[in-house]
Amino acid sequence: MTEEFEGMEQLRKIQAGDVRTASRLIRNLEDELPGAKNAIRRIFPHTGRAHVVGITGSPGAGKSTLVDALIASFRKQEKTVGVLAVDPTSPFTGGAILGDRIRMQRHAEDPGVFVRSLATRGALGGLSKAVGDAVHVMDVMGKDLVLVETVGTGQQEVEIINHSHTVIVVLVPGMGDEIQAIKAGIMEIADIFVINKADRDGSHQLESEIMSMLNMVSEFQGGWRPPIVRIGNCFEPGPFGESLEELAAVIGDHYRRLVETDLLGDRMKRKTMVEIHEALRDAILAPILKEMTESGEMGEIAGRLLRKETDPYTIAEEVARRRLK
Ligand SMILES: Nc1nc2c(ncn2[C@@H]2O[C@H](COP(=O)(O)OP(=O)(O)O)[C@@H](O)[C@H]2O)c(=O)[nH]1
Ligand SMILES: [Mg+2]
Repeated sequence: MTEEFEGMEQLRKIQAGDVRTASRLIRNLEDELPGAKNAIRRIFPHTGRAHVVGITGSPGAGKSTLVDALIASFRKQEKTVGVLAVDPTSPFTGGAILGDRIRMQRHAEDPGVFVRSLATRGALGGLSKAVGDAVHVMDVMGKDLVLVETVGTGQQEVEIINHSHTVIVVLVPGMGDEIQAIKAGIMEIADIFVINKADRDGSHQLESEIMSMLNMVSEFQGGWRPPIVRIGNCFEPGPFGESLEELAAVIGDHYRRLVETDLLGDRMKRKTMVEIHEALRDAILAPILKEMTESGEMGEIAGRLLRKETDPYTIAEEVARRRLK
């Protein structure tokens, strides 16, 4: 009864936009505390209002600088903004995220802006799950937009970005970024390309590379051909500001297109599929792995594999037969 009451209180506070309650819940989700899962059960029915925008690109591509500027443009339109900065790539990124916090500090006093960061990799798929759940929290807080900034280099990052309705891929001339993004399958899910630091050499070549890649696509979902937005030097406020307004407008256009063509439902489904996968992994695979590790079975299997006494597929079938029937 009291737990139920506390849960309802927590939901009410989050819906009222209470920063402390929301922050605590996000931290508990990141730490995978059991009570946090119950909180998600309670808030889930109230989600689905926010426009979730993922921003991905290599470290140093200028994503946080863009996010900071986007917050300002959306605030001018009187929209409220949640920001989730995710950096799973390195144990040393605490500093970078701290830097982001300081940079975004100018928005700290603004009750219409809520910025959090997530960094721990945690268990299997844990980070992507924490991101999905933190997005739900910001959604229920009533944020009109939730911006998710993440480094785009691997499979896990693609999962993170699939929590978004609109995906922005940030590329920088001369970094060989596009090759990495292609490998990770990020180009396919881009809705908007940003060529950042477009004042640099090679920006036109990068643009024509993206164009020729897009020219190979025979049909775009909802007739949306991902636009390419060039953004100049952030230290030249005039042109930078203008290109930022353009980016903010394109983000709005994409959302309207999603709604008009009913593609929003598809994106929500994509997001839901990721969440189901994560929840199943959590409920089925994670406990099996944990038990096998703790019992020493995993070590034994590794030994058998190294001695070539068996192979991973045979092992997987054996485990499935034993545990899933
Ligand atoms: N020259 C130049 N530097 C930039 C620009 N945008 C960002 N930077 C710098 O690039 C570095 C990384 O930017 P940051 O936004 O943290 O990139 P992130 O790692 O993608 O989030 C910072 O030192 C920024 O000041 C730009 O347009 N031109
Ligand atoms: Mg950053």
